[in-house]
Amino acid sequence: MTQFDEHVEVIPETKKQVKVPKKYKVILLNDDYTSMEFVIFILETIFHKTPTQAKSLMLAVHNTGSGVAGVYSFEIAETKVAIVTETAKANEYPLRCVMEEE
Ligand code: TYC
Repeated sequence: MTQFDEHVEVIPETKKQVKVPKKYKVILLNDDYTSMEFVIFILETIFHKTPTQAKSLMLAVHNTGSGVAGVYSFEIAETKVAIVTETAKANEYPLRCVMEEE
């Protein structure tokens, strides 16, 4: 018996105690003004793509309208979206990036 025992919650055995954390897609959206070189730069530096992967993904976004740059936990995805948005703004590009539950 300790001083904490009366505050211990008993969780019914049937209740699931561990949840698989959700994952979030970080999606880049196409626009007519952001340069292709800038999108490649973003994909290499923020999403750790190789130059070949970055060019191919940038072209896929350019041709289809959107593309998944990466899949992360909620906090990491939120941070990537913020960094992309701020870096684009600082460089006067309208590049948009959103997150979506996987
Ligand atoms: N469409 C842009 C252009 O022709 C290039 C571009 C690609 C912009 C991907 C945004 O997420 C993007 N310069």
